[in-house]
Amino acid sequence: MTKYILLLISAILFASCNKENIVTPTDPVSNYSKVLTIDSANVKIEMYNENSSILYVGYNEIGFKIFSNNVELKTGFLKYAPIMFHTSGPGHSTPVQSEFTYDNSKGMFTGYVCYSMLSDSSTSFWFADYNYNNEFYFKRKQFDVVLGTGNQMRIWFDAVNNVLYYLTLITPKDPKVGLNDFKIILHKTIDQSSYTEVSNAQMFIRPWMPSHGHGSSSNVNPVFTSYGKYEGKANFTMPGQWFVYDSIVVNNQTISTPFLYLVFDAR
Ligand SMILES: [Cu+2]
Repeated sequence: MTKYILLLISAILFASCNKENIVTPTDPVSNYSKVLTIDSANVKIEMYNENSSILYVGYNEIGFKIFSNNVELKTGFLKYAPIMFHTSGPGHSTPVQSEFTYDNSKGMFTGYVCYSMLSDSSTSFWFADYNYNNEFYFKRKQFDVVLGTGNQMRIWFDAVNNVLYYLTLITPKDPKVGLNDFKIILHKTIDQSSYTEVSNAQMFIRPWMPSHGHGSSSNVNPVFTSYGKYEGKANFTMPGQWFVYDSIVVNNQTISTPFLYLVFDAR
């Protein structure tokens, strides 16, 4: 009897522990969810997003599975080219990894995309072109992007160099009181159709709590890792709203404005 009760208690504990991160049992890749499927003739592409079955404005860690005649393909590359059309004006693209390659540990072609805008049903529409290995092409397939909580993107114009910069937050999307991993990705574009990862920037962050008029110590300036990404640490020493100012220097020139900051609600 005691044995049975212990078993029951452990079962309940186990169930409640798992409640927070529900994993869809049919999902082949643990923390990725299927967003959409495109198929025609014998070719099929499935798109996945990390921790979500929808795509958000801002940073998305995505993946693709590719099938030909129901055989999964794992070699070569996938190029994903999103383009947004508005009812007026020319179309524009958005920062995206230039090539997705197969990641054995995730069982997908993986990479990132940063959507700069949300779609709606009347004025703004997202489409994407897909190119697998220059062998299969899908053109102008429509999809949706919605606003998510915690995602942030800043876009500003550098008049000196005639360049648009895009700074996108990767983490924290759910900031905690204390030291947070602070990851961002930086792009530039001159035509809003192709975007380049900026990999030679120096960044100097300064967290600031506007309601109390103080900052924090023990922060770590983000340094370049790969694919235009920078990693550091931001210390939110109290609960509440924090700004993180980011001063960005490229080739000895400050490219950010004094008002460039991201907003966090630390809990
Ligand atoms: Cu747009």
